[in-house]
Amino acid sequence: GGPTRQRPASWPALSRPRHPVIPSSRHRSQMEDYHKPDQQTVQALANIATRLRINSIKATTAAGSGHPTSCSSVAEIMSVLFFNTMKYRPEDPKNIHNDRFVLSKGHAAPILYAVWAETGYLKESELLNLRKVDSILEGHPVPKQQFVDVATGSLGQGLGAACGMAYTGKYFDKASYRVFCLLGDGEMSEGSVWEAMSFASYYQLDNLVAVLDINRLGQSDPTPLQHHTEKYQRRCEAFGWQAVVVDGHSVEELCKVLNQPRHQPLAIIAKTIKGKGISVAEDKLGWHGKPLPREVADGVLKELQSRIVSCSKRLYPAAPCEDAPAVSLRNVRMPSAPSYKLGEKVATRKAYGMALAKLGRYNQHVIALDGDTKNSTFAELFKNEHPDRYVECYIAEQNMVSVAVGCAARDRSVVFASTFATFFTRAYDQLRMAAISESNVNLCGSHCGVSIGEDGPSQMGLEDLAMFRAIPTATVFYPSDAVSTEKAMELAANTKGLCYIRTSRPENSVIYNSSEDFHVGQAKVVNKTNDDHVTVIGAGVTLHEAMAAAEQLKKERINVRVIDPFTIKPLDSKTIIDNAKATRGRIITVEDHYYEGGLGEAVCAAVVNETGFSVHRMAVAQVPRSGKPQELLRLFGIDRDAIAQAVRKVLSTSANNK
Ligand SMILES: Cc1ncc(C[n+]2csc(CCOP(=O)(O)OP(=O)(O)O)c2C)c(N)n1
Ligand SMILES: *[C@@H]1O[C@H](CO)[C@@H](O)[C@H](O)[C@H]1NC(C)=O
Ligand SMILES: *[C@@H]1O[C@H](CO)[C@@H](O)[C@H](O)[C@H]1NC(C)=O
Ligand SMILES: *[C@@H]1O[C@H](CO)[C@@H](O)[C@H](O)[C@H]1NC(C)=O
Ligand SMILES: *[C@@H]1O[C@H](CO)[C@@H](O)[C@H](O)[C@H]1NC(C)=O
Repeated sequence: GGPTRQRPASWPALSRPRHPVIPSSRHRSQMEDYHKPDQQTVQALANIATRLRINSIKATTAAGSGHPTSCSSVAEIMSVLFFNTMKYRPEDPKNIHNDRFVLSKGHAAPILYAVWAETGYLKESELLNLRKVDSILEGHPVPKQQFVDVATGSLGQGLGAACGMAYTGKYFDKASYRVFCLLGDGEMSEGSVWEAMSFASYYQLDNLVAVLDINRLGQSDPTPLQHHTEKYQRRCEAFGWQAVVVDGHSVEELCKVLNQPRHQPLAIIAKTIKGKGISVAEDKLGWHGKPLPREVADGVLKELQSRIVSCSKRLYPAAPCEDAPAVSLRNVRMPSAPSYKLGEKVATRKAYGMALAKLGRYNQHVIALDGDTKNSTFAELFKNEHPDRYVECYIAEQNMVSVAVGCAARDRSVVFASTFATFFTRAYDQLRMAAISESNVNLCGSHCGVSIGEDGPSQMGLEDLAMFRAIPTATVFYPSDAVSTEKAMELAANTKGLCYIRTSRPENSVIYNSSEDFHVGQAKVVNKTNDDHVTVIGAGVTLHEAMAAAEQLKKERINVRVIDPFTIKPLDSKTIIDNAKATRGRIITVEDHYYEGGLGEAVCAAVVNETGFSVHRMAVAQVPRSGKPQELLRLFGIDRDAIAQAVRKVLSTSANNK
């Protein structure tokens, strides 16, 4: 859907003071008068709200599904935001200078579409294609719609993304655009909302406005706080926000509060009625997610239509201030080859931090986030060099992922966010939504597997490969030495979609020379003779264990081919199959991860059509425990001795079978 109507150059801008005046008790009433919209404007905004209701009802009734009552409660809020408050170019929703809008309560999508029809960007008739398989107007906002930056619909995530955009606007772009986020009261029960509230006030995001639609009802029950707006106000204030309660159906009150100057993030606690304007459904349980049956809709539409008062004034959004810098994220390159020496002992987690700092040295738009683990993930090496481009997200991993997605929106930054691999599990919903958002964020999970040692199972990432492999847009890097880690970083910065880099705690030898070339989906054959008996595939610490096993077995005249996959997704099937054919289809996989969804399963899937192949998988089978790294590799059967034993067993079994 491209623009269907151009904004004529002669359209008038809304008259509004350009420089808000700091209120003082003496000048306050004068200032309020100054901001007060005239009666014509108020009427025009009310008419728009009514038309938004009408179009939300028409679209959901046509679709036979959707959430008309969730749209109705926010009609005045949307009208005022888009036709009185926000500054943007309606014919160019992705314009870098535009104010941003995030519909956190994504199920109210039909009213967002109705707004864009009201601006002229969408054809009104297109609204009736809501939720159809060939329309861009999906059930919830998705970025194929030019006016959507982040997908929403899994509740509780919009404010975190809005924080990322506001942080970017204030600290990186240093621009005037502001960020508005509309939330439902039901979703205020999500902890991730409060993680975002803390973040916004800590970083003084005075360019961020959250509008809370307090319509008293959720899906199956009233919300816990119902219409107790004063409780929301106290909670927001406790989290460091300025909080103002308004009548969410009063255009005047909304205009007034949205025009106030701000020094803090602002929460507008809008008391509303769910289903407002739909008399059968107003403030009633049992109507959530239900379109109006046609007969009901006809009556309601007639009634709403009659409320539109003829008014000559047409409203157009004000143009944005054009002060956001142009940014190019193309071709983010390392300035030089890695400078490690073969055999040098370096943990891949440390190589991550070194590579990140290096990438940032030559690329202004590389930024890093971490959740209070920066001296474990080594993101602190980046912070030390580029403090202005490091965002400490504290211990709030869900919010960190949402902030990362917000920072990456509209291609403003190349984002790397790190924490222990295992702590990304609690942000999996955010990661899944990042894929739906078509986000290009890069995530680094350190401390994978039992090889972290003494800290024990609560700190061990043993599910992360399964988790990230299941994300359709993801590329999964699992580098095994410092050189390949640095190469992975450069590739990740230039790879679309979500990138995950799995790093390890132990120090392992550098095995690649600096001029070695790496590509996504290209494995390396690390050990090879003309007469190999078994192919062993390992990654990270288990690659080094596999190489050590190969060394042991050489003394027994058993030759092992060792493969480093480099990326687990996409997996280099061709290299694996070609090399395994040279070892009569005998493959052993070994990984510091649980069996399910890891390297072994990826290899099995890659060779599923090959005849005469056998894959023996070695992985962690139980919940592990504390101990020394090498002790744990042994205890959980993924160390060099276990690999050597597995090779001998595979060879003796296949010999017996002849
Ligand atoms: C994380 C999550 N849990 C549950 C749902 C299902 N769901 C969709 S809308 C809704 C109720 C939302 O209530 P509220 O935030 O008050 O919005 P309203 O519809 O009242 O405007 C629920 C439970 C969801 N979309 N996301
Ligand atoms: C991280 O830094 C803190 C504060 O300097 C220190 O106490 C802690 O030991 C460090 N942790 C690691 C893993 O180095
Ligand atoms: C490093 O690797 C490249 C490419 O594989 C090779 O051409 C070169 O000889 C190697 N150099 C050293 C010092 O091993
Ligand atoms: C496997 O390759 C590594 C790195 O090139 C080498 O150091 C080692 O000797 C090789 N092992 C065997 C058994 O050939
Ligand atoms: C296996 O063969 C089927 C049928 O030809 C094909 O569709 C599929 O892509 C193949 N899978 C792999 C992993 O090669």
